[in-house]
Amino acid sequence: MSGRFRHVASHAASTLSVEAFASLHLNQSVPVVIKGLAQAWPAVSLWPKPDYLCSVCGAERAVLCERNERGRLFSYASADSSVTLPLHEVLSTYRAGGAAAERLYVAQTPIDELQPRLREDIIVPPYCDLAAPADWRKPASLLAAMLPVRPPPDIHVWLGHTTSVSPLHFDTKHNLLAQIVGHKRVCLFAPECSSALYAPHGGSSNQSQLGTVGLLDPRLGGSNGTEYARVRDQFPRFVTEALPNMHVCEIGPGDALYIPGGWWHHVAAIAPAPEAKNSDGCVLSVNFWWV
Ligand SMILES: O=C(O)CCC(=O)C(=O)O
Repeated sequence: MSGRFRHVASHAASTLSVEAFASLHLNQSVPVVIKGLAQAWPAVSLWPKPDYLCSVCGAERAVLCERNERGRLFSYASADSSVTLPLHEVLSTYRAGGAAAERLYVAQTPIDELQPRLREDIIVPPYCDLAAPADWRKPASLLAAMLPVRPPPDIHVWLGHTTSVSPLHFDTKHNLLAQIVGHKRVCLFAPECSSALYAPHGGSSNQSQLGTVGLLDPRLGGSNGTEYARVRDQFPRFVTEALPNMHVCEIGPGDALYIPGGWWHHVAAIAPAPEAKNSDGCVLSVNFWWV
């Protein structure tokens, strides 16, 4: 697949001022990897420790897990699509690996639901205080412009396995996805690509019918001939119009990715190299959504 996509711009956090972020990225809806933004957060050194999350949150803390054959689901419509488990059971399932670990994703859990004390381990980035210019096409930005004070960002924790995937979708708010444990590969498409991304119901949904395919996730075959032909036959506009405009990046512990509101993203954890330091099968991120 190399050569077919663009790399997301990348800046060291120390060289990306709040003003530069506003003018080059937030105001222009341009994604950026901010290397090392979260490097000094206590979370980056504490959360990989095997017993840390259980000691802070409580081993019996009930967590809602999305459950799916591959990647997460976006709705809890089917009785089998989610399960509530004690935290220690999720972590030991991840540690054991295999099919059971692949099926579970504690996705998008509000940090205060997991444990408010975890806020002490992170630092809300100053970029989240910025409001983007009001845009009549983005209702959230109009609402934000009318508010007398800036609301704090919504903070969520993503506790997954090294095989976890979030299928292709977009969110309307600005987003900083900060990586705490393990690595993720993110494929991004600008809102202009929407019609080639096969959103169901004539575009009224934020989810693409592509979900996750090999052209987004090398573990599903990458762009090998068979997978390429399958996707091209089923989603021809994706291959001809969207794929040449795909932006890709990898984020590791301490890095953050700014995803502008409306940008489509597919997020896949990356399995560590066999010789890499063991992180007990967990991949952890924290994200900030703001308007
Ligand atoms: O990390 C993930 O699996 C998905 C994150 C995501 O979709 C988001 O931050 O909007």
